[in-house]
Amino acid sequence: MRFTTKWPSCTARGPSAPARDFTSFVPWALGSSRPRPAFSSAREQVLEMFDHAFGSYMKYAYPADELMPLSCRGRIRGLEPNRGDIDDSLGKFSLTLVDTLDTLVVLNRLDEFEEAVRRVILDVRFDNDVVVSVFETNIRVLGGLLGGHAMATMLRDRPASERMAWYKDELLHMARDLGHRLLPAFNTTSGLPYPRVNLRYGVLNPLSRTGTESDTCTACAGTMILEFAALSRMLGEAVFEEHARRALDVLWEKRQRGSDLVGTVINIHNGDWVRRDSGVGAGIDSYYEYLMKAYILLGDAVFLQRFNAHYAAIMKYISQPPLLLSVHMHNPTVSVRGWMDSLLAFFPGLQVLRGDLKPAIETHEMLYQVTKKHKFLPEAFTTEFRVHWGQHPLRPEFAESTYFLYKATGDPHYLRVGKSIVDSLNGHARVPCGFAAVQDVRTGTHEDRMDSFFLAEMFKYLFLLFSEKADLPFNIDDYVFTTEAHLLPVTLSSSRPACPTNVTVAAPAEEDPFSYTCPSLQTLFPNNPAFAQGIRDRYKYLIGAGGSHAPTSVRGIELPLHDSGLEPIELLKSMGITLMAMGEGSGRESGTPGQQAMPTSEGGVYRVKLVAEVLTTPEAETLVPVAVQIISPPFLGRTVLTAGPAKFGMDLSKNEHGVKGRVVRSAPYSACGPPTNGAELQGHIALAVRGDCMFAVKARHLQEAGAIGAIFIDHSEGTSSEETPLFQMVGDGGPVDGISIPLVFLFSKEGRVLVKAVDDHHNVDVLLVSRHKQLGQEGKAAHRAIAMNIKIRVADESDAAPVGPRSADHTDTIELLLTTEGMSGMCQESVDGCKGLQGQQKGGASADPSECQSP
Ligand code: DMJ
Repeated sequence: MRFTTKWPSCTARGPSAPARDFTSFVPWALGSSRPRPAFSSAREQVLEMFDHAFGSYMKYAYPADELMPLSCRGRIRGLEPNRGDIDDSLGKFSLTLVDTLDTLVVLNRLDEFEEAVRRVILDVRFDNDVVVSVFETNIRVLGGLLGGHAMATMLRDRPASERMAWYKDELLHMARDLGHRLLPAFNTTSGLPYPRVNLRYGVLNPLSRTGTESDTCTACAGTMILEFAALSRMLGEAVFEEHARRALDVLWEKRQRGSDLVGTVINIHNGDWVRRDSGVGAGIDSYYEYLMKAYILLGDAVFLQRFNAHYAAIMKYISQPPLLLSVHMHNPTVSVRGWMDSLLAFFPGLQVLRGDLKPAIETHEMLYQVTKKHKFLPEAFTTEFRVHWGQHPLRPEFAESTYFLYKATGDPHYLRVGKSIVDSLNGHARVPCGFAAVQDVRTGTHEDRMDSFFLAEMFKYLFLLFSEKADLPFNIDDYVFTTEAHLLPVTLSSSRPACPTNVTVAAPAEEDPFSYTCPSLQTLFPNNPAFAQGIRDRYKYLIGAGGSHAPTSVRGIELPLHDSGLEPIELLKSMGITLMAMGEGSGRESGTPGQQAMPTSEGGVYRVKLVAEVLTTPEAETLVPVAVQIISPPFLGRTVLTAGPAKFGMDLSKNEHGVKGRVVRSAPYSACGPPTNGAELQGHIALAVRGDCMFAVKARHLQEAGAIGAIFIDHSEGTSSEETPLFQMVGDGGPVDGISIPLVFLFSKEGRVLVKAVDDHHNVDVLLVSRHKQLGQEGKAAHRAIAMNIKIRVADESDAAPVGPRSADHTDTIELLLTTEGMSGMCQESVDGCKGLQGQQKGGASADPSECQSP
């Protein structure tokens, strides 16, 4: 038996070791004896769903990159409205088929796999004049080819096999071709890669249409090593691994030395941090994942040492079980936002690999409750588990963590969680031509997309979750999952000599198999369902009665009693601080919120704990809400609609008087093409609906038609600025130069008011103006609320109590809102809308709900 696992959570005692059968540590061996009576059909259900999804892609979309499951046709870049960065995954290389190759083997669809490999070899070419994301192409396509090659050779080379006998490593040769097309991206002085490359012309070639970018996300630069090292080692060509290592070295060098954290976006030329918010979700996620897995796959302890340093920092600053909250990398006791994104759902799975089960169970339980509340994990959700951004593009991260936790604990709870994922997909995402992304979990509306990762990852993890070892055509423990769930053999480091420059430290002599196993396998994975359950139970009631979970304290502050004997609340008031009850889940029934929440002071000291801050940092840009004020009769300025601004076009916050004009609806209403009613729009403010193309595209069309401003209305039903935090529209990579008209965004509830006004009164004039400069408010401009959004919780003995349902008289969370005198409540309408929010990138894409692109 091969059992060379060095448990990664150990302080690295020694450097490198040969390839490790890392997944052997989990009680996979228990799999065959585990009773799973109620779930025997779940595996069949997953297979049926996969056949539906993959069959639909092959029937309606292939050879296109992706399926459009609502239109029942393929998405071909250039033929569909441009979706901005999301489209950078599409390289006219039959993305979904390549991404699905090794899933076919895991699901035992071996005939289909053989056929799929033939098709890829015959049909897929990379010499395309297309600009693609380096990160996405690496994890999905290069990873897909390598996973496919690993499966093909495994099937071909096993004893007495008749499978794949004809296979001559063609997928590996294709991977080499693609690898060379990605290499020009690394042609920077720092060694950090450009975010995009033209598959035919590289980066700096005049024909490449790329190479002007200066930034990339941390995950984009730090998620190359598994695929590039595998390619180097399979081919014996060191160049790929060297470049990926160099990029990782730069990120490590550039970490914040005090906190050991990294930021979200980095300048690829000088290595300066562009965005210093630091979390484990969008923009950074797979950088951490790849440090850990590079150690597992390549046996190089330097990666483990780096991972351990980052992990300690994450657990110190970012992890507030069950929450994972982004902080500022230079000032890590400061949380930078009050919401989490869905990409961080992979993190409990990574914690399982790290051997840190308790926080993994806690965070996973929190995520499970969010999915139970909203059917799917919304792209972003608040610390009160409300929807922050309602989209759900069928992401697999939650299923991934569920699989790893089941493998580690053997707790059937995780089978039930898996079954709930299956049921939600069938109930709310299944359509006649596949599975459709959910546009908004609140309304259940669909989007015409089925991303390739749905086939690459979701079905793999779900199928493995419900499978016994005997159900699989090979031993899954011999492989490491890439971030896209592609399978790379753990034999890579020992079966091939490492490239000379690619070994950072030498391997120590192997001691007994458990010498580096820390903590003990026996104590860590007791195969005792009660082990996980005991931890989970504390988080059972996060949602529901008393439902919000206050992050644990970051630091305490003390408010001394004033000499004058003023009560603390009065003192706070005299300082311009108003205490307000939180709207939802406060459990408070009546009375003056702040006073009711405050306990009597003790010993002359009034103790409060600062439990979370959402603070405008120097890097954060303050989102200044905009007003659409209807000024023509009969409204006469009394109807003021709160709107979100744009990051491009006229900056209304710097414009004293705003822009006035008559509202005219654009035709087409989406404004994705040049307006057919240009003459009517001339000199007026255009009204258009969100969706189908980017805001920048719409804005350009309307400006070129002569509009002096544009109002975009949300296409999702039921959204409103009272419920959903405002965001800034971004150009999303598309050109925004020359767009100078003001652009504002209305959620659908406010949009309906405006549309009704236009329908009822025809000639409707509005003023687009910064919120605090709306007519009738001029004198109050100086009193704008300070967007501190500091939440405080009164410290009392319940701090020590386990998390659970709270009684009505229990001291609960209150919100401390700092305002200037007389203006308390300025932000009440949409407190979040007053926050300075920072965006995030993932794979070059804007993954920040506060910076939404139009589709
Ligand atoms: C996948 O493409 C990969 O898992 C990536 O690392 C981030 N997430 C998407 C799916 O959500």
